Order: sequence, then structure tokens, then C-alpha cells
Amino acid sequence: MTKPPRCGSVSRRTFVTGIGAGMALLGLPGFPNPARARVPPPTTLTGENFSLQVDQRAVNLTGQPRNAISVNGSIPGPILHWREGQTVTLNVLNQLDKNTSIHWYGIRVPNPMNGVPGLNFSGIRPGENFRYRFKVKQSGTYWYHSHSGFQRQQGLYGAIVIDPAGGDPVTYDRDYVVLLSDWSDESPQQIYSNLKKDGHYYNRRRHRTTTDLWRDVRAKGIEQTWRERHPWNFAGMSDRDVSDVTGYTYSYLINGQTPEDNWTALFAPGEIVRLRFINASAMTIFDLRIPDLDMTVVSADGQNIQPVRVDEFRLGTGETYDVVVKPSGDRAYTLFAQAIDRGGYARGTLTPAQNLSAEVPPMDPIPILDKRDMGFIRAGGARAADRQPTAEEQNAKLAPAGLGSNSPIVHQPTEKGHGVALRARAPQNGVDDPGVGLREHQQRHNRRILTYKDLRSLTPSLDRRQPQRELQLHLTGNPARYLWSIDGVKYKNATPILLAYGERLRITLVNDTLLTQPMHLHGLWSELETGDGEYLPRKHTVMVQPGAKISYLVNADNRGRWALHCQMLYRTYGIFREVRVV
Ligand SMILES: [Cu+2]
Repeated sequence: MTKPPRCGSVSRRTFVTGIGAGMALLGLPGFPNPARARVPPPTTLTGENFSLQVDQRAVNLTGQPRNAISVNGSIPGPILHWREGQTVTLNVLNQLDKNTSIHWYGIRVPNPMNGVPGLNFSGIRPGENFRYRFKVKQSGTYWYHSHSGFQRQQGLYGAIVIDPAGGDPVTYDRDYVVLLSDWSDESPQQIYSNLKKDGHYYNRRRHRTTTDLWRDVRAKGIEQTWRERHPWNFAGMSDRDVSDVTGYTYSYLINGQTPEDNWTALFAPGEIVRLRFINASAMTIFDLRIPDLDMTVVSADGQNIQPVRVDEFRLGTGETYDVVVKPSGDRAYTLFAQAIDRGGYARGTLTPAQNLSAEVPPMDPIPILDKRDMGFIRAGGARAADRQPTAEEQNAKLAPAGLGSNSPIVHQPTEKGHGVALRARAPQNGVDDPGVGLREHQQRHNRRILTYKDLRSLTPSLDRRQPQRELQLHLTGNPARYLWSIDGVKYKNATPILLAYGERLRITLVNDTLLTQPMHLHGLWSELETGDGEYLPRKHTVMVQPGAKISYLVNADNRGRWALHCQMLYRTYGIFREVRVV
């Protein structure tokens, strides 16, 4: 394999962590708005030895004093800056009164270093120190977070930036981490309990009103209106329920700062800026754009891709994209990250001068789910596919690597009962679909929207083997009762998925729900089948769109007990499987 070309102007490149460092670089004074800087911004730590202290800290993000969880006093925690090939040692001291853990998201580590309590170790008890130590075998943008309870919602997350051992194929003059998260003044326990009582608790205000109903009846007639609404009534859902926890309780943050705080990054005229977008939120999918500025996506989930020019992209919970921009030197730009339900946004500013900011655009309309998102659902009753696959189906020739699944969709016998509200009847391949709410943007706003189909690895796929078998997993749930599962079986009642060390298989995920499910596989790459087997992009998180299916190839090349789960925090422990490589 040839090495990627070295065209980065490394000597000119500066690694800056936020406005403080950026302004020091340009010799400018401190924070523009010190009164609102309520939580210290993350520092950047380099070297091979890291000391991380997990502790409670008081914060005030909305005018209400609250307790959050910080690492080394900041939220997000420090940016960990590594170099490919290093062996890093991270001593994590737990100053909380409950257990904690840190999971290195997207980092390929030996199983005992992966940080999931119950699977990889027993967690870090109060007052105790745990020493993580592993060799860094990859480069790019990643992040870390607590894998204990709901601590991620309370602030325990941070960025990881890994310089490549060789040259960087991406040219840039400076780079910034843009870490997105969601903050609530409610405790995560309260949010979860609200959802358990009423799964629509945070989106009731989005449901269609009677005024909407009569407007539709007047415009379309009763019959048409009924036809359109019927499935939604049947499913106990609204076609606007694209998110289960919304701006009703959340403030959206960039690097720990609210939209009013306006996290600000500086550039000098003529510079190329690399923005490392990380979605570290608990429950939020963001749609990102920088009005009036072309973005070129150069990396997905830390892996270099063939550059794609876009105006807008969707960032699923857990995903990262690196984007390069070349802003013109005479104005500021707004980094605009709308929550998928349009209940709020995160906002930052990219500017050549501290006193400049740009207009914050209005939010786009609330996305409305349509029949595609339902996978042409019908609920209840036996249907052709509600049975075990026959031997013939199981042995059917698998589609070639890269093309995704051509196997019949089979709903397992366990996919029934009060925990399963819907089953997709004819799920479409979600790989070339921008997703609900974004489909219209190309036409309406002339925006170029990124889809998974645009992701092509910069370097050819390493493993050209065909998948030896296929595993079809259905993401299932009942949103009203807030019950979540895979194939109708929740984690605690499920047996592990066994993979033989060295095998290559296809995993096909079918989303039998109306919510987008970002699925994260620990320890192993998900090689997303975008249609081109030659340049499969390697991901650690794959969004499965409502009523859709998507496939990726997995090499079982890392032994041990790994997690495959929905990255949405309050759905995680239902939509979760242990994947054991033996
Ligand atoms: Cu996880």
C-alpha cells in the first residue's frame, strides 16, 4: 500500500484548543465575555503520561446553579493529544462518591483497556485510581466518555486528537476541536424517569394540534387526511417525533459553551482551518452548517476519506467528522448546529477578529416523518416475514462485499408484544438518504448534503475477503412506554453474539423504530457498505435511519467482550448486545 501523500504544511500548523490559545497566538486579550465563561475551557494535554481526575463541579449554564462531572476541572475534559505509535498511560482518579469509568471511543485497544464496567473491568470505585495503558495504533479525531450510568449527560466527556505517524494527507494551517454536547438542568435520572412515565414527554409540544388537523381537512379532505394520519394514530406517535429528548430541556453546547457564550475560534486571513466536529451529546443528532462557507469533509470517525465538498451534514451521536474550510479574511462565520428536532441549536463563531460575529440563521422547519421513514409499517398480526428464515434463505448467496445486504428481511418471533410497537415492512437501504428533514434542503436551499454514500476511504480497503456470513439485527422498541431492544429482546435477557476470531462477516441493522439510531461497535471497525467495495469507509458509529436498513462488514480481529449498542444514552441499555470475539 502506498503511503498517503504528505502535503500538510506541518511547520506552519499550530494546534490551538480554543479562544484562549488562539488569541495568545494572535496576541489578543482574553475571553470576549468573561462574565459568561462559567466553566473553564478544556486544556490540551500531550505526552505519554496523563493524569485525569474525575470530580464533581458546580456549573451554571442557564442561570441555575447545578452540579456536573468534570475531568481535571473542565467540561469538556482536557483534549488528549497523542501521536500514532506512542504507548500512552492514563491514570484516572475517581473523586466521585460513585463508580466511574472512561471508554476511549473509536480507539482500538486491548479488551481490558476499553473501559466498559461489567464487560472490560469492574469500574473505578470512589477514591481509586485505574491505570489505562495501550499502544496508539491509529490517528484522527476521537473522544472519550464515562460508560457508567448517565455520567456522560453530566459532563464526563472530552476530545482525543491523534497525529499520524507519517505525513498528514490533509493540508491545514490550524485546527480546532468542535465538541458538541447537550446539557440539562434536570438530572439524568429525572429525564429518564420522565421518559419512562411518558415517552413523548419532551416532544408533546411538537405534536400536531387540532388547528393543524382542521387545516389539513380543509386543504385535503377528510379521507386523504385520515389516510395520511392513520398509521401515526395506530402507532401512538406523531410524525414529528424525530427526537425523544429535545430543546424542551436541553441547552446545546460547543466546547462547553452555550449559544450565548458563543465559543469563538480565530483564524488569520488566508488560512485553511481544520474543524474536528465531535458529537459527544447524550441524546442529540445535529445538522451542521457554516452559512456562506464551503466545507470539505476530509475524515469520518477519525479515518481519512476522499474529500467531499458539502454545505451541510448530519452528525449522529458518537460520530466525528473533520472538515476543512478556507474562510475569507474580512468577515466572521457562524458554526450552526441545529438539533434534528429543531428545538434548539449550538452555535460558535469562526472569525478573523475578536470583535466580529456573524448572523445566527433561523432554524429550518421541523422534520416530518413520511412513509419511507416508517418502512411502510404495519403493526401486529402475522405477516409473510414474521417467521424464522428457512435454510434456503440462510444459505442464499450473500451479496458481494461493499454492496450491503440482499437477504430477506426477517422479523424474529421475539419481535412482538408490548415492547415492539412497529416493524418495518420494506426497509430501504439508508446509505444514500440524507435523512428526515434534510431531503428537501438540496431543492429548497440549494445545499449539498452529505450522505453515507459520499464516504469513500482515502486508501483502498485493506481486506478484500467476502463476508462469510450475515447477521441481521432489528432495532426495536415502544417509544410511548420507552422500552428498547434488539429483536424484541433487551440486553439483560440476551445472550452474547459470538464471533470467531479472524472471521469476516456482514452485520445488517434494520431499524423497526421511527427514531434514528446511531449504533456504536466497540473494539472492531464497522466497514460501511456504501456500494463501492474498493474504498469502504471504516466507522465506529453508524446511523440507522427510521424504517431503514444498513450493512457493514466486520473483521473479528480483536479478541474479547465488546459492546454493540445505540449511542443514545437513554436507549443504550435496551438496544445493546455483547459481541464476544473468541
Ligand atoms: Cu459504548
